[in-house]
Amino acid sequence: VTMSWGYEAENGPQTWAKSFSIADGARQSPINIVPGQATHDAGLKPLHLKYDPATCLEILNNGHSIQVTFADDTDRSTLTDGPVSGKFRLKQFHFHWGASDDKGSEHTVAGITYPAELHLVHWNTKYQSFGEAVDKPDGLAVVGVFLKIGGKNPKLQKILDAFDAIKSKGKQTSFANFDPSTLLPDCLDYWTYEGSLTTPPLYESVTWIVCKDPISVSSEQMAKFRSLLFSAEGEAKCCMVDNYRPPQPLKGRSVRASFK
Ligand code: B30
Ligand code: ZN
Repeated sequence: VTMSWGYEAENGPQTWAKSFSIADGARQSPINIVPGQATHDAGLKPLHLKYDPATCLEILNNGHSIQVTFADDTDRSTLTDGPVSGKFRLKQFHFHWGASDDKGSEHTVAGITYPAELHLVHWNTKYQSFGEAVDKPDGLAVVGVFLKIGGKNPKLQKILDAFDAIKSKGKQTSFANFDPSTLLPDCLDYWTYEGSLTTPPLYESVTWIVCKDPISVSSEQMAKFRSLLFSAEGEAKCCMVDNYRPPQPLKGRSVRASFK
């Protein structure tokens, strides 16, 4: 059998360029955001996220993260404004996290790593489908939200409680009526830059919108993320941890801030 990509030494981020040459491309993600080097852009609009909980469908262990999937056949859950023009539909959200609280986010801020990062993935409705948008330069808009250790976050609990049913790769279960806007920080100030998917196929199709303010998660809640498995049922158990790509070269790109 051929080896697929992952986060182990044998198939991890340092090996992806062998199969996905764009790994060394001009607009790869994530990046280290240096706040002092971001330019405030007064023309950046506030982000509008309008989510309908009825579009939430299921939660899935895809073998590299846990993902909550949304019905995207109509404009019921959308992202507009912010740095983008047009309308983007929510397809899924997922998380990246570490084996311990001192690592796990993909983006870093002034070199500081958070224990986890939430990604809300939206596609540009100028295209016919997510599949058509995924490799276009203006195809996707992903909102990144950092998780920092603090008080227990009750908004995460419904997700965490579903983990028992999706411990191994390939497992999924229904996940109805969840409102992802409950996961957002109160303030939607953001940094934005042109980047890529952070996992293979690493397409350079993402307008990144990274929220300045983190949401909180308790150490006990982070432990629950780490109880998930990369492995499928019947395989040697392999804990789903450190499923993040480290920061990539900026290569002359500009990072803009919506705030002063
Ligand atoms: S991220 O937000 O940059 N981490 C994809 C979407 C967002 C990001 C990374 C990847 C994506 O859509 N990848 C292709 C689709 N995947 C299925 C999936 O949604 O989860 C196919 C696959 O890899 O085999 Cu994983
Ligand atoms: Zn992601």
